[in-house]
Amino acid sequence: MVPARTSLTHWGAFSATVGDGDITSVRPLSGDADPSPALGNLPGSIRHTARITAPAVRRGWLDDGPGPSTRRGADSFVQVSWDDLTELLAGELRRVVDTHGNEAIYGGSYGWSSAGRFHHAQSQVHRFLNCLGGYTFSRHSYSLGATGVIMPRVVGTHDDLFKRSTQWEVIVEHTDLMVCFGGLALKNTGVNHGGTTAHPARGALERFRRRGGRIVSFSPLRDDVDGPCDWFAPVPGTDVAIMLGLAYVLATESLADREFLADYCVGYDRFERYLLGTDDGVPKTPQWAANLSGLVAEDLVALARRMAAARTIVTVSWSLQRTRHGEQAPWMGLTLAAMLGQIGLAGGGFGHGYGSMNEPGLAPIRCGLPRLPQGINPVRTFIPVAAISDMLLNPGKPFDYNGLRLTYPDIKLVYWAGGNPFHHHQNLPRLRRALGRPDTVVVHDPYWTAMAKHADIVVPSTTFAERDDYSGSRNDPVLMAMPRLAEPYAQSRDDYDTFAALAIRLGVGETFTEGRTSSEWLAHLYEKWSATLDFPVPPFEEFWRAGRLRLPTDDGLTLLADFRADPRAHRLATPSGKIEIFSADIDSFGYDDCTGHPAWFEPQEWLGGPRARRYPLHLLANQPTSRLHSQLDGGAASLASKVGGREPLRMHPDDAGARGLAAGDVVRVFNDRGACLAGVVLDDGVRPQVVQLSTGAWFDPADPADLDSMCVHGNPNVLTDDVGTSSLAQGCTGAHVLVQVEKYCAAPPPVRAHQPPVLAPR
Ligand SMILES: Nc1nc2c(c(=O)[nH]1)N[C@H]1C(S)=C(S)[C@@H](COP(=O)(O)OP(=O)(O)OC[C@H]3O[C@@H](n4cnc5c(=O)[nH]c(N)nc54)[C@H](O)[C@@H]3O)O[C@H]1N2
Ligand SMILES: Nc1nc2c(c(=O)[nH]1)N[C@H]1C(S)=C(S)[C@@H](COP(=O)(O)OP(=O)(O)OC[C@H]3O[C@@H](n4cnc5c(=O)[nH]c(N)nc54)[C@H](O)[C@@H]3O)O[C@H]1N2
Ligand SMILES: [Mo]
Repeated sequence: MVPARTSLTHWGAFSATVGDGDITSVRPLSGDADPSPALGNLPGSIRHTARITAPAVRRGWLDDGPGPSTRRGADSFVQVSWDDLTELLAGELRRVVDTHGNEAIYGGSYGWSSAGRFHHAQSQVHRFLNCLGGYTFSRHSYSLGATGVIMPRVVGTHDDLFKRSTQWEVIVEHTDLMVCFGGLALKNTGVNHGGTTAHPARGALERFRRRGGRIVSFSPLRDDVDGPCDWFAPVPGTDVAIMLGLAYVLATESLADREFLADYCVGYDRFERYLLGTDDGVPKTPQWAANLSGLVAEDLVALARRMAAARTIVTVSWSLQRTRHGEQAPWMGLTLAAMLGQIGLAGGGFGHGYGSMNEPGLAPIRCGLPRLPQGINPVRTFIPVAAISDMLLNPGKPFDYNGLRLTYPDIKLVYWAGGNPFHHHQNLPRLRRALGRPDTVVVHDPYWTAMAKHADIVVPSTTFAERDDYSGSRNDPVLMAMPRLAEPYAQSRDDYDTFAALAIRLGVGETFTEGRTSSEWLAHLYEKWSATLDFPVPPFEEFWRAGRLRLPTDDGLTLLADFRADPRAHRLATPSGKIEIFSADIDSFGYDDCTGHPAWFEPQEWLGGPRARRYPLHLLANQPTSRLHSQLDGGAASLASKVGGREPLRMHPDDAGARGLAAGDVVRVFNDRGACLAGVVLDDGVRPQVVQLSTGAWFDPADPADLDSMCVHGNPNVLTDDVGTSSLAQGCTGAHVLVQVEKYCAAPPPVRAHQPPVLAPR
């Protein structure tokens, strides 16, 4: 046993005890008021049975050489030495670059990997591929695909909506009413990109309530708000209609702030014609909204009046934009807040992502962070990140994106480090077909995820706990040292060392490493960063010994307060410098699925449409409480949440009763794209006709050779539609899907998700 040491994950800081090469126990850092339950997945994670112990190559690829294959995901693997792996992989990279050019490498490599900033796998792979001459890259995230395109166009930024959001302390002191579309799910505030050392949201909401603050939650799930609130459970996907109904009341009862709309916004008049139905003959009345959402019109009228009479913040969770037409909810939320005229006033206005991530509500640090330079990518070809399958399946096909007409490249090699497309992507049967197209798929991961099982070349990475690193998050006041807790397991290697060896073999060693070992990089990046600061910080060695460094923060922020105070000096980065309720640019693109102002569009996957006759339950594929995405799905906290080893499917007792289902039953969840098994949990806090199956259960096909195989473990992405939010953003739409649920009467197949594939020594 070595003494407890502190470290950090995306879901919190902790001290760990270590024995026999693994983490044996963890304790949240003292001072963290509301630690994430996902910390419970860390003990046993280093020597977990799902670890990749040695470099491995798919049997078919080794025998037949590179080329398209439908055997990916079904083949066995041959373990090879590190030297052989480096030789094979370097040779294949050379071949692809020489015969097809760098554009033929897809290196988007989306994914969260670990919190450490130097060993951040995505930064490492991008730097490495840039040294080789570049790669086809991806834009935006699965988190914020729609927001990342729409909000810069209509409010001039998307990052600052989170980084410089109205802080919890301001809400506690000044806000009367929080109107929350998508709730305020505290489970999600456990997490922050780059790590987090404190979780203040729960405490802030308690203080807010004690001061008399009230919460109105629009969500199909009662527990999206912890504690008392006014809960409205609408038909999922109808939030924009509800906001329009509220806006209608403001517009017609002289409750809209016309001065604010004139001075700080453009295009309200255009929008109001739509709102009132002047042109289309459909006034977006509370009754109109009630008919779509299943709510009561009088409740919406009363709420709109209440919002206008109080200091109100309108919040929109990120989930609302992870659906078809996802651009509309944040745009309409902003418009509703603009009509209330409180944007930029303390505690009023707009918020995006409270209850989605820890970041909103937290003070930003007053400096940048140490970063590994990624170099320059000479290849200009990119895709919106969630177009991966579309790209692989349709080389040469044109597509729309943000006013551009782009063409998919012809990808020969897919390189992934630090992400899991079998977690994050939609329509997994389609993804499996797409991954059959390239010549070679390379995956670095510590674990045998489904993505690793679909690779040709599998590279065993260390986890954060097996190497030295440090954290860094723009809304966390502490830079945390992340010292190695245990020796690298089996033959696993740091991604950096793998790339360094490949770079040397490919003749770009010096460019990639600059002659530094990873510990030299840690000190170098820290010192380089220190030199940019206007406040003193200790030298690297001293920081490392202390284990943490407190950074100054910008406190007391209200979103867009500067703009409110002086709209000319702080003009927004939109064409008009103002909030664009009508965007002439978007209008000029002529898209029929995203027009010049926020509007209600009927999606395909919703209870009000014809598809619901065949698939009458609306499945919410939301973020899991017990883990981050698919990470450590085989850990104790995640396993404890499962039902008989399968992912829990929450449903209303009436929907279960109608299908003869009881708690604990194994069910088949299906539609025309695929099927998965899950374990039933009954909960009357779930809106009838809605079921909830979180993401993150490792994809586990009953028959790996069948590309349409059912997942026996409960991964909702076998069901979701692989379609972009709209021609504008082409963002991920994985949050919603229509399904049917039935009792699974056969003997349920065993779950083997966390077991390695068949491995043979060479
Ligand atoms: N249906 C549906 N789908 C969704 C969503 C949804 O709401 N609904 N949400 C989407 C969202 S918001 C997101 S952000 C994505 C998340 O999707 P991902 O970010 O791809 O998911 P993770 O499970 O975090 O994948 C990280 C992987 O990195 C590996 N890893 C950890 N450390 C290291 C390391 O040091 N080196 C290497 N090489 N690998 C490492 C982990 O083992 C894991 O396999 O999912 C998206 N998918
Ligand atoms: N514990 C944990 N926390 C996480 C993550 C994790 O994996 N685990 N992932 C992190 C990441 S990468 C991201 S991007 C964020 C994502 O943050 P979000 O996208 O906001 O998170 P979700 O959990 O998908 O959705 C939040 C809630 O929105 C509600 N909702 C869904 N659809 C609708 C709708 O149509 N209308 C209304 N009114 N409500 C709806 C659901 O009930 C759901 O619980 O979460 C982060 N936080
Ligand atoms: Mo995300």
